[in-house]
Amino acid sequence: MSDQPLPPGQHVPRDRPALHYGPVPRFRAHRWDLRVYGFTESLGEFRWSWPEFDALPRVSTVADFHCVTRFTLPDEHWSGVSTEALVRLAPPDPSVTHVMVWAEYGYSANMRLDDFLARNVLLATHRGGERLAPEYGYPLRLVVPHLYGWKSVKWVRAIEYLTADRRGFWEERGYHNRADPWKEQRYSYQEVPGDGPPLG
Ligand SMILES: Nc1nc2c(c(=O)[nH]1)N[C@H]1C(S)=C(S)[C@@H](COP(=O)(O)O)O[C@H]1N2
Ligand SMILES: [Mo]
Repeated sequence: MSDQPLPPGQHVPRDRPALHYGPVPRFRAHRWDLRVYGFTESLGEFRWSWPEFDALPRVSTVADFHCVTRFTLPDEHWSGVSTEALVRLAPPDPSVTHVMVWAEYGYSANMRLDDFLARNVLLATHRGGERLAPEYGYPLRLVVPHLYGWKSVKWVRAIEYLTADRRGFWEERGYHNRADPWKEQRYSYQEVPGDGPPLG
């Protein structure tokens, strides 16, 4: 994919720093869980302990990764559990249109359900064939290669099913609600009606 065109305004950097807001959380296996809640079909909550989650069937993918700060990492290899498989295990109510993905320390990112379920989207446990390093989201991160990097939530702990869109951490702070790098949807002031709920 390195011979593919880059989205507008992106370049491939010489080295790649880990990028996130706030400290790297410590993983404690006995306290960790992944929850799916909100408008599930049954209105009940789903929960996986770390050993349960880590035993789910895996898929892998290769995709370029685009950060809104204008760097693109070509050909990132990821493996983990596809969001499609997770949603099959935890069915949403038919009225669900969006999800909020929650991380440690309250970081969040919202997206349309169809973006969450798109090809190549997965809850990754491995990058480049190795367990994620702590600063890259260990033990579990979302990877959404077709949207800007802030939607690829590291240290994921929960998925909330929504029947109306709600802005996440960066989406509330001036970043674009949808974040398609091919349309260069970087900032909320570029939004047009239909891209998302108003700021504030
Ligand atoms: N929990 C959490 N996830 C996060 C962030 C963050 O601040 N907190 N930053 C996002 C941003 S802006 C980017 S570009 C990617 C960076 O992922 P990387 O460090 O693996 O390159 O993580 C995303 N996931
Ligand atoms: Mo980013």
